[in-house]
Amino acid sequence: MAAPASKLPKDFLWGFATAAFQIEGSTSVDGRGPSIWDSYSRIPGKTLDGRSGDVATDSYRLWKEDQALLAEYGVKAYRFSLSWSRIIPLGGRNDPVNPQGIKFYSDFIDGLLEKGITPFVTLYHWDLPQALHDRYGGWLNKDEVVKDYTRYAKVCFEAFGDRVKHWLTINEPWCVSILGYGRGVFAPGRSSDRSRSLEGDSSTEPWIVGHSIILAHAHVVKAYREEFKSKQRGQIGITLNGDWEMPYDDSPENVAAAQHALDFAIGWYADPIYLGHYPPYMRTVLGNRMPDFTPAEWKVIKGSSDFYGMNTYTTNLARAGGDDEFQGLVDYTFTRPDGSQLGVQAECAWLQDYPDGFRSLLNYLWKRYKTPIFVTENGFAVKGENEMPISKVIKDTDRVNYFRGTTAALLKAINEDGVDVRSYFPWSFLDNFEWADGYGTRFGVTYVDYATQKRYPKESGKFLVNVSWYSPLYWTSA
Ligand code: PNW
Repeated sequence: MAAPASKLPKDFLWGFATAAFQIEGSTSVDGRGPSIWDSYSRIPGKTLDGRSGDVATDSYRLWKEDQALLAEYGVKAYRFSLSWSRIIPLGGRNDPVNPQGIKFYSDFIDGLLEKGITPFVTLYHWDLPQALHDRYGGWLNKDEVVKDYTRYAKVCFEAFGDRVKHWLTINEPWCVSILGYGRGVFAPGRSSDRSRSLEGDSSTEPWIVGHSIILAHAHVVKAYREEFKSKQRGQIGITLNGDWEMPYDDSPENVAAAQHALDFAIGWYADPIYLGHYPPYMRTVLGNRMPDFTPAEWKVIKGSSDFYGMNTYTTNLARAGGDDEFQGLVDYTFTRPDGSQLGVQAECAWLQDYPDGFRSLLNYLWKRYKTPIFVTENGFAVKGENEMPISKVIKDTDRVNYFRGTTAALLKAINEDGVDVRSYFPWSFLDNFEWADGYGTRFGVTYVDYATQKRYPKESGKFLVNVSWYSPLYWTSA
């Protein structure tokens, strides 16, 4: 008999991921308060197709059907986020908790557990209560937002922590700060670019927001560890976006550029949280625009994540130069020196399929941060999918190839490279509200017909279901 080709830890979690604002809709029912994404997505011109998140995939109403489909797929786990303003409509630490919000997620969690699906819960996936933005500037106001976010998280631990054992504090802080307060393309849309926003300062605000987020994350983990962990026995950590950065060529300046790009995209958050300091290169570029932490704050921050939450989609070829501070003064391209493309192009300009980069990134993170990795997002939007008839959409070959590549890379990273990877959550369970792209960019392994809200599994969904995640041959003996 041939030796097993590959192994996975037997408690490895695989399943699909979503986020509250991208799927729920029903934004003004059962006591939910508005979030910054409600307001932002309703401003004409802010989403590509002019559509808001008011309906999305209607999953607040259709959650039982959604869970039935998850069960049909046979997932082991499901990653979703809680809407802060459903739970505390005005958001603040002295504002009332909404019992209907608690009940919705409590029933939702029970429904998953009845089907044997492990809930993997994100506390914050970008939908800040609008009231907190209006009251004190939201993430710009460290002292207020840290307290309010910590109280919200504690309400969640109290209500759901008996059943939820996997928590993510904040989803992709780079996107929150840079896209929301620098480029101004995500809520709340602040930027120095006055054609986009009447308010904002792209040279300072993203770094202030990042600073608040790190502290907010760390305080929530501290509260969990001190007040809940001994009884609830769960794990908690942050999840960071970050793509692999490959030097454009072997020149020393481009090799350095790739590291500089990683410093700005990942190290900004990961170095403080896992290593206890900022990447020195960031300070070189930003000087005193980079807020520092007090010694007391550093103590709370260092070691404040039980694992590394990894969201990754692509690989960039990094070339020194350019004036984009948000990329660490590094130029990104997908075109190799010989003119060829790195991989198959997705609907979004920033995404090409390059599975070797996925394996390289896993190795880089494991060596640098030495902490178990939960892959919490990874996915592909097929170019032109929104214009295709359903019959063609569901044969999503480019997405199948993408997942064939990344799952193979994942198994190699675990088995050949010895990286400790504990989960894989493809993005996304459903086509959904793709933020500023509206509904035209589809990341789902399930097609959603927005006219009827009917769901149609795509080939990629079937492919992932058929990966032998739990075949005994794939288990380690440990
Ligand atoms: C992530 N970029 O966002 C988010 O966590 C999801 O909510 C989102 O739907 C998914 O990836 C697909 O986009 C990103 O510009 C948004 O590099 C933008 C970028 C990366 C990730």
